[in-house]
Amino acid sequence: MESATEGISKLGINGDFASSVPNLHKNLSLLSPDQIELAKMLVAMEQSHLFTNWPEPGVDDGEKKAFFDQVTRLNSSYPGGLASYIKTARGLLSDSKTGKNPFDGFTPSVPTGENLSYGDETFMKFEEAGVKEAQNAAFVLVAGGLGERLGYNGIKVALPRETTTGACFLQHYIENVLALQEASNAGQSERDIPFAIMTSDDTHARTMQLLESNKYFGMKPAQIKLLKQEKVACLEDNDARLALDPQNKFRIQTKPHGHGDVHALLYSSGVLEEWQRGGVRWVLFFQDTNGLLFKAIPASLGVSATKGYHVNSLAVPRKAKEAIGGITKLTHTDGRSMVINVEYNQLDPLLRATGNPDGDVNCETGYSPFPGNINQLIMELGPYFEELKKTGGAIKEFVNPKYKDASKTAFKSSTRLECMMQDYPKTLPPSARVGFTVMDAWVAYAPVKNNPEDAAKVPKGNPYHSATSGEMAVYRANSLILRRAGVQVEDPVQQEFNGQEVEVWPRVVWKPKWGLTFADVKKKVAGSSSISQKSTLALKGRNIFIENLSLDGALVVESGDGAEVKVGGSVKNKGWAIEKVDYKDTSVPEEIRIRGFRFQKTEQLEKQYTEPGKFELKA
Ligand code: UGB
Repeated sequence: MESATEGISKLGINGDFASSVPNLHKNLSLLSPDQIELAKMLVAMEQSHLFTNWPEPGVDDGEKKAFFDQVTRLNSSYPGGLASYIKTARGLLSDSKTGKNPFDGFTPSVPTGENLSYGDETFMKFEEAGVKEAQNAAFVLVAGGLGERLGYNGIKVALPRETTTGACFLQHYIENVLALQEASNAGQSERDIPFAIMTSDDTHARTMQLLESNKYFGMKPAQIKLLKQEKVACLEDNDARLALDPQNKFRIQTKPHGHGDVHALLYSSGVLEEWQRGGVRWVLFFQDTNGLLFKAIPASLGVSATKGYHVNSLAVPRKAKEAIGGITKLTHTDGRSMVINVEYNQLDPLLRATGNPDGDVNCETGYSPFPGNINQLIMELGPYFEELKKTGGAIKEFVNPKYKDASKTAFKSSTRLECMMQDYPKTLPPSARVGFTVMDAWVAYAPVKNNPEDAAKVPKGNPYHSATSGEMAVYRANSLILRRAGVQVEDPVQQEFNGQEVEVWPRVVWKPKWGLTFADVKKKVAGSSSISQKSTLALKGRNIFIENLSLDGALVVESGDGAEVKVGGSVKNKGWAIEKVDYKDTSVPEEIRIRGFRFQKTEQLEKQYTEPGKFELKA
């Protein structure tokens, strides 16, 4: 076996190296040849400071090896490796220091997209097309974020989407995918819709545990793939010197790289290739806490399929300064143009720099003229995969250092490169078919992102994006959909919870398989039915038909797939009252108190039909 010293000399390590990084050089015999290559790369990339405090061989050797294990991971999880990361960082840090505008040469304008109105004929046509197409779809949930703005201690996908049934976001998403799978495959042999979840060290174990302890919410375990994103190295100065962890001189400090990692992960894990071989045509990306999204999925997939979009972003009307990006047409002085998300913190400066002195403001409609990006992207797999073969999934990155002072020479704390999944189209050729679909926010977008304190401070008229508004939006959407289907649903009342004034509609919830599309809802509602404002209606089964029902109280109906239940008559009881809870009251579980309310379940009519057959519930 060759000695470490022989190995080192073969690797071309010379006297200069020894004198420039003596502490590393002394320890080289601890490292494998691959690690020595990485050490050489770090030195060549001017990262010798990482070894300044390395002790003599024999001291902390385990930590030194662990350092290189980390470097190996950081190197392999970044397209092009660490050298490429450092090189890109230098360029971006230099641009940031000189104040270079990332949109230099581009003029923003308002793009045109497909505007859909929930429930009309066009919408229903797109929904039908989308459901057909869903058997060729795969879903990707990005759930690696910690949700610092929300400040919740658990993972966000474990939060109840609404507390009438208590079903969490992940359960709701999985049940929707399963409902789509079944509807799409109707009458044919069933093709499983693949479902990937991007996690991170912050969320991986808890996501796995949530799935395992709930039997994957009914999905086949093999249908779900968890892809864990790695964090990226922090940078301590404008020369992109990597920052050591303040707690451990044998570790590089790391921070999240952003949701843009999802593209590289899908590519490098082989998942995309597997999906392509399996006949997948559409890849749908979505975020962790949007309880309305799946109401918009069938129609937007229908738009993609009908219009042949390579990339289709779902958007909603955006209030100026709302923390969602603006979909913008950018036209360059050289004639190029693209339709792309301009992130919420960049839209205002871009507008001001291009002849719009008021920046990000509402127009006469009361909304920003730029549709709001909700990061629901639909890609056509073929062109997407071809593009990733070229880029390895690398997405245009950005850096956002917080400088100590105007000289921009030092940072307040270390920074890192970041990337966003919606920036994927930035590298596409002009021939790519990039479009977007706008839907009303009441049906498509109600994320849970802000903690109660911050939510209470959002400018009046702007959405709260809190646990309170996220849940109330579910009831409003379902009530409005029932209204459109012909049910008389009483008007909401205004109430304040955790300092946020919201509309309180009847608490109407249903399982995805009850009403996946508007056509499904219409099929299940007949005659003349009414629901009072104080009511709760939970429909937990596929074939529950509402006919001439008058509801003033709480009604919960559960049925097995083989049961057909007709629900009618007059249901009147004390129901479930809403009780206020203060978000500071730690005697109440966190997932409840962040909403500012809970239900007092005084009286309800609750029926279960587990056996197959036809039943009638007539109160
Ligand atoms: N996420 C990851 O999976 N990994 C990460 O490293 C970071 C996040 P945020 P953000 O629709 O409301 C986005 O933090 O980034 C996941 C869009 O950029 O909730 O501030 C995370 O788990 C913006 O244009 O949002 O803003 C979550 O599921 C607009 O669309 C998702 O990424 C805005 O979302 C989003 O992370 C919005």
